[in-house]
Amino acid sequence: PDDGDGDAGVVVQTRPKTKRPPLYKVLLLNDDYTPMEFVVHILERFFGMTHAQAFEIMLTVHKKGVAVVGVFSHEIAETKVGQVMDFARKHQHPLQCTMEKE
Ligand code: NFA
Repeated sequence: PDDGDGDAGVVVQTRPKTKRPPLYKVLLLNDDYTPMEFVVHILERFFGMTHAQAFEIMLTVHKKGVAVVGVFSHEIAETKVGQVMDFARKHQHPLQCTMEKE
């Protein structure tokens, strides 16, 4: 109905905008000193990979310098990075793990 306000009853359809949280890539960086088996162990222990998956990703990091080892919410990504850095430090390896917004 036209109530005289000029819009003649126009209904503007809106879509329910559900905001998904941003995701973060967790990256593992190569270095010359951390033993390959230690990196494989980290990937099994903290990222739930099988031995074969872990070995494959470890080799990718070794050859290319860096690889994404998982994609998580900000809180989970921070936890993973902390777990890896703590474990590497405890074993006196220079392994580096970081996160970046996707
Ligand atoms: N480059 C390391 C080595 O030759 C192995 C490694 C792989 C380190 C992946 C860090 C990450 N011992």
